[in-house]
Amino acid sequence: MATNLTINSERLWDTLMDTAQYGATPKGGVRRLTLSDEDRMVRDWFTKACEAAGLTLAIDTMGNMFATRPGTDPNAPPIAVGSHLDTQPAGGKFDGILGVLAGLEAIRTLNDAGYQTTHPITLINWTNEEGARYAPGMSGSGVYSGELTYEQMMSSADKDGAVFGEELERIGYKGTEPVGERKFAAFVELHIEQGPILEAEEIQIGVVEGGQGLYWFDGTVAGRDSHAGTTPMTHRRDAMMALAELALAIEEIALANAPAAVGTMGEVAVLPGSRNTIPGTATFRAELRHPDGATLTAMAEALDAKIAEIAARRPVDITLDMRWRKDPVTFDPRVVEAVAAAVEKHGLTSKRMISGAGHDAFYVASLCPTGMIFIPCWEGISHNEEESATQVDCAAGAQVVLDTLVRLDETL
Ligand code: HGY
Ligand code: MN
Ligand code: MN
Repeated sequence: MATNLTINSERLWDTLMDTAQYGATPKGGVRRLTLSDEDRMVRDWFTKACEAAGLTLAIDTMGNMFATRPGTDPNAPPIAVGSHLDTQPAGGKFDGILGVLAGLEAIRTLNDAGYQTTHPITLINWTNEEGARYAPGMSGSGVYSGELTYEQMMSSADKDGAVFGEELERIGYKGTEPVGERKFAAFVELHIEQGPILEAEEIQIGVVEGGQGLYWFDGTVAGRDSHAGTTPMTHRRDAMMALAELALAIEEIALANAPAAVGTMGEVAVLPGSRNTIPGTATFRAELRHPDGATLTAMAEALDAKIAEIAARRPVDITLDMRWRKDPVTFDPRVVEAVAAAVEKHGLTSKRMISGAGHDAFYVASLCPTGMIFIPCWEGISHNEEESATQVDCAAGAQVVLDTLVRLDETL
């Protein structure tokens, strides 16, 4: 790689700390749910930053934001870089936004140096990666890739009944560009690992070769409300106790497919919600993940069998709706090797790995050569207000992003 372009570590860190104000929580985390006012505020910040960097901004009908720096060849498909600006309900300062701000920092460095790439460079903010408010996750990139349906997303409602399409309009980020129309030569996404491997092994960069598959499902347990004091144990239709068995079954299925499998039940609601009323209704949202597609299917089938067994033994009805399935992905060797070359150029320690977390790159990978770069995060914690990463690691990740973009510009 012919360049000695060096990103500005301080400037990158300042943008990370500055944008953490949008949705800042008392515990030092960030709550910036997709299509919320906080999401609007960070999108407004992002719009101004892109304009200040001389980028041309376009927004598609899913609210995905594309900010493009021209290349010397206007006909060359852009090389894309980015991630997401939304967060979990109790999220951190780095999940998603690091990938967007590292791309901005790379572009700012190219601007400072007056360095002209052949391909245009497009910086992206993908809508609703987290899926916490509107399932499924990764829906901006998922609709863009054609795997998720636009109409289904637009009409989906959150727990308060707020409809996705109306919220997108309300915050002023429903664009006019037909989603999926824009094509790219490649896509690169920097992200914190959100797991413990890099930090535990004291490795600076994860060269990500792919990602595991995931399976989201929603369910309801229907029993009968009745008096907690007078109803004999043999006459109860206790939805909560059936749900408790089901939650443990998810854990058992993951442990039975150790070490790679994972599973949890992240959301539950029990009605009518009174200590002295046996709950007649329980609703839940849960997930299973595995790097192998066939094993993920077998885990889902094991869950179905367990549900049938619980419902046969307990006087409750259990329904399960599969909300989302994303199969495991493998990233393009051309991008993976460009990342590896950038790591080598800077003498950074690295490890090849697959991603346990889902990312927008998983969907984009079906459309163009795609790859990811990881940096460590403190104790591997993420989706937690204590999520943190160091300035040095963020800068190393952004430097690898920049050199990967330059290398792809030279080689694609
Ligand atoms: O859930 C995920 O894997 C992603 O971090 N939103
Ligand atoms: Mn993320
Ligand atoms: Mn996340």
